[in-house]
Amino acid sequence: MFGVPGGGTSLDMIDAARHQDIRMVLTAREDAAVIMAGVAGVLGEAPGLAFSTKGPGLASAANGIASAALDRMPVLLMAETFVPGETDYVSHQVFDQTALATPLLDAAGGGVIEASADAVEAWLALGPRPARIPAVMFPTSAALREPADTAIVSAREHESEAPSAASAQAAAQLASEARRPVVIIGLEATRTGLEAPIRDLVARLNAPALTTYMASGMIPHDHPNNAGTFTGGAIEQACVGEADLIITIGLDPVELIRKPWTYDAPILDLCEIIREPHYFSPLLRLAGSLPDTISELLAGLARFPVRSDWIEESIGAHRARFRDRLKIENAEGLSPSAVVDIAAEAFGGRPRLAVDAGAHMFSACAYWPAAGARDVLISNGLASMGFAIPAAIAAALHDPKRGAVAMSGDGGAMMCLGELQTAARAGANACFIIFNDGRLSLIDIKREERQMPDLGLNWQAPDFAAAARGFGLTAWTAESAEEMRHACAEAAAATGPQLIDARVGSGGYFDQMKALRG
Ligand SMILES: Cc1ncc(C[n+]2csc(CCOP(=O)(O)OP(=O)(O)O)c2C)c(N)n1
Repeated sequence: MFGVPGGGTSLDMIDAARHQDIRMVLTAREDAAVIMAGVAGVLGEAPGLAFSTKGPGLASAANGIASAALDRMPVLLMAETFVPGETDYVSHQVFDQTALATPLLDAAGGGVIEASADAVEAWLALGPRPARIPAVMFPTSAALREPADTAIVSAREHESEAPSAASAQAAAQLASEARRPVVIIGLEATRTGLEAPIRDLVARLNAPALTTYMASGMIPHDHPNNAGTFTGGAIEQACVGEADLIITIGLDPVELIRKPWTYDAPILDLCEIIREPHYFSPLLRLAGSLPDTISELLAGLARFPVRSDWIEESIGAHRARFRDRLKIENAEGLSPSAVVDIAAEAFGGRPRLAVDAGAHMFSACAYWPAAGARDVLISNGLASMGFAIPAAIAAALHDPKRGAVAMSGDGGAMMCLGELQTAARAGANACFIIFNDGRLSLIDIKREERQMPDLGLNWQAPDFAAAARGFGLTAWTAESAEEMRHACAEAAAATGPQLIDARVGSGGYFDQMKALRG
């Protein structure tokens, strides 16, 4: 349970948590608390719990609530409220809390639920997987004492059960007849029980498989079927453009960049929830439990000869091309892609990776050797800065042995710097790598693209190592590949919270973004 309390019901909840052996992590900010609870929920495959005070606490949680909705994280935020009648005379800290929270939750079909045990039970039972839908609740002392009537948000998502045998048969036939099937895997598919069947499916189809950022690891980094990342941009067009059938598995359109769909090939869409609006209309859609759909499809494929004529070398060539084109050789200093390579080698695939929004994300997602579901944690539905550091803390607390690495720009790190103190206090086994270029690079390169003059989106690179030491972390500064190697070797050999202030050059980001997105 993560949060910043007020003086009302949150104190009762913290006290109650003590008696239930629920660990309470006090955070610096409420938005970070909701992100941490969401990541704990994603990794535990059960809802995470966050708390805040009313008024400023809830307002400060807003970005976390939006992230929970758009990044599809299961979380319940319990925020304080006013007792009935209080607002007849109080205006201090007062605004319509339900009106603030409701539209933020709307994107996931979530909402504000009554503060009652029944309502929580009903919420837990929502959706195809328990409580994937984020919610906010405003418990009062009275509600904590006596449960109110049940009132529950209705799931607006269209869900269905297992696909019919006939449609699974039709899908298997379609997939088996394709000469150039290409598989795209998205966030709905990212859970542990689905890794093996999805890998079986792509191997059986002998198809290149691309993953979205959030699905990184579903096909391991060096797996023979891995063909790189799919974002809806330019770099993957060489591979997906060859398809005569595109098979999407759990692809949630919330993850794709704002560019129209460019492919004419027919689409077989396997999903759990039909999201609107979408980028494409599939030729055939199987909407229902993905484990059931995949196993039906595998069984169906056993009855048809698979016609795919992809060969391992051509899939490998797409994978190599993807990584070559994103390499940054002209960084004018320590290269961001080299930082990821060096960290990946030093940490040897042990920790999970949490990535922030910004130009550094391109290298982080391309070169981190993800090997399983949720090995990479990223806000790609909301695409919010200030995500990676809290996400890494939650991942490290979830699984201290694996621990976590966060990769963040300096802008994103400054948005949640106080959480370094949270990491120190909680003893999180996390290494925070800051791509410190003194610049809001992703926005500044878009400014360059628009040929606008310098708009002042840069600053003197802060000394993050000094700040981190001030919070009680071990820290290094790296200005060269050599220093980065040294810092990563020491960090990988140690446990507990650490920070590496990597003084990267941002000179290569523009070309990298053009290669990736066009
Ligand atoms: C909370 C939030 N504010 C603003 C943005 C818009 N935005 C996206 S990337 C970016 C720049 C990030 O800069 P930095 O963290 O230094 O990373 P870099 O791009 O330099 O790698 C901004 C301002 C955002 N995604 N989230």
